[in-house]
Amino acid sequence: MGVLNVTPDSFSDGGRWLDAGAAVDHGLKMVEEGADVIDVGGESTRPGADPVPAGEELRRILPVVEALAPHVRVSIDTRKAEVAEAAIAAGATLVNDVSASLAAVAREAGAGWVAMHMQGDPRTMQHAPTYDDVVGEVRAFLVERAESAGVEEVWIDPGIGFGKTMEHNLTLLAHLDQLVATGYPVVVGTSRKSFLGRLTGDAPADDRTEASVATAAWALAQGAAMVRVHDVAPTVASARLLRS
Ligand code: HH2
Repeated sequence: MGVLNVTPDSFSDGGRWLDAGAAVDHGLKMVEEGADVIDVGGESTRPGADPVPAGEELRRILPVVEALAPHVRVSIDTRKAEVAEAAIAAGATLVNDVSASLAAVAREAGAGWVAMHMQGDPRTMQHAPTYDDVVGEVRAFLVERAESAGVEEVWIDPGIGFGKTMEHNLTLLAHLDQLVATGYPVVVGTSRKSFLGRLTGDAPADDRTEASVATAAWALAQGAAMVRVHDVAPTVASARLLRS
């Protein structure tokens, strides 16, 4: 799954694809590089991000979804039912839902649904994330959402970096097999995230490619079914190597 943020403020690619034409070109480039899904988002959910009004989110994503949908599976990365519905009408077939609250939209439209775990909301989630048993709690939350969703195609995602300390992220990655064992296909998004910067000598977001590819390969080797990444070409190369 290639990341395509049509936002001014995403932590890594913010501002790069605000122009719809540039966004579509980048999406098609990721398809050429081997992405099976392009994840279009119009609202940053980085720690501390302010919410974006639905009208603005729609203005950003709709032309991009429409242009890409004939070429590749498009997912819509949103927390708003209205945006998910409009994106599906424009050709998206997967709802990438970091709030894990849009099952009804996916169900009614016959779309797939990615349910992601997040503790709190983006504005405050990194203030003091707390768990007794991060793997058990994330797993129980996701299974409950998945079972009650009534959606045929459900994916689950531990939400790396969403209300999680570095230790929580690493614990979840170390125990991905427990999510895989639920039987739901698992999505993992580590790409360029800040914990990787901290683990690699405070590398800025653009210099986290190797760490991102390494963690994507780790996730795939543990049984993840999809990885959400900015750097598609090296991730696809490593995924192909793993399969050979
Ligand atoms: N991470 C981000 C956004 N959406 N969706 C899923 N399913 N899993 C993730 O880990 C995930 C996600 C955050 O990354 P990004 O889109 O690069 O940044 P921003 O939220 O600043 O736009």
